[in-house]
Amino acid sequence: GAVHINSRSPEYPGSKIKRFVVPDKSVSWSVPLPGYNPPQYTSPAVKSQPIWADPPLEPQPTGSTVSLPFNADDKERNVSRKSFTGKYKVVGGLPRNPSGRTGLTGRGLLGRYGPNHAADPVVTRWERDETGTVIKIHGKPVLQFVAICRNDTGEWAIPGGMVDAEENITQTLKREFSEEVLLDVDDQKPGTEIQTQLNKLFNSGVKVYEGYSDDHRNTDISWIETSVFNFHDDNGSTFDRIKLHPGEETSGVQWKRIDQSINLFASHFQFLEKVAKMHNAHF
Ligand code: RP5
Ligand code: MG
Ligand code: MG
Repeated sequence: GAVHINSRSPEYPGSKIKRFVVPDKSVSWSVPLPGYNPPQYTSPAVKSQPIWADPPLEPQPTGSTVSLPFNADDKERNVSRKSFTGKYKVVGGLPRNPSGRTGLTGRGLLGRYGPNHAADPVVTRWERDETGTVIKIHGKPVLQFVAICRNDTGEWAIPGGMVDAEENITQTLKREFSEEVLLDVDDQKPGTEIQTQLNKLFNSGVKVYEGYSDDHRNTDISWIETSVFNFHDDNGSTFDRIKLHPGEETSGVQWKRIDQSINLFASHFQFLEKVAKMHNAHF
């Protein structure tokens, strides 16, 4: 695939730290980059050791016994340290970003060394006109997805989030969607029925992607990987009487048309392109 871009964003988010500039041709670790000396940054939030963050590994004080089971399931902390991209290298005790150099070391805003697992629920329906007829462009039906506006970057995005310790992907997909998108009933239809329909929808997920996420928070030793699932409301009956509202940590929510022109957070554009292809929809 193409080299990561957001993972080399000039200024690290939430800081004034400038990344070491890595040219496209020098992203791969297999290409020597003499003089590569990325700044180190771990955010104060991560340093304060919240439950979602690892204990510090660097700098290694002599006699330190902290070690993490890289490339394996961490039974002690109930998180997976396996990568969807295969076995990643551990150099000098620290994992190496499988997509190459980012121009920054330290964990930045990410809690885990190595992969930080996330999940992205893509909830879709067909776009319809006032009469309920599915809109077509160049003969292909048009899809919409539930998009949220992120507080951190102001960009539109899939309502995804990090997999909590002890959580499986299915739980994360549902929890993140319900935290970031609040639903309320538009008419007399009883809420329990909507809950039933929603549960049914969330049981019908189709895997779209699992792997690296080109996120602006990635560093040389910490990166985000995501599992993307599509939940498709084919006849529109689950959502036709539901209003969407932004959750507490979200500044907007709306049904957005899926096409070439959407500008989205991290790797989300690529994920929606895959979803459109899966449904043989307009893109
Ligand atoms: C992206 O960051 C993933 O695709 C996912 O959407 C998101 C998870 O981070 P938070 O939403 O928890 O900030 O790389
Ligand atoms: Mg969230
Ligand atoms: Mg989120």
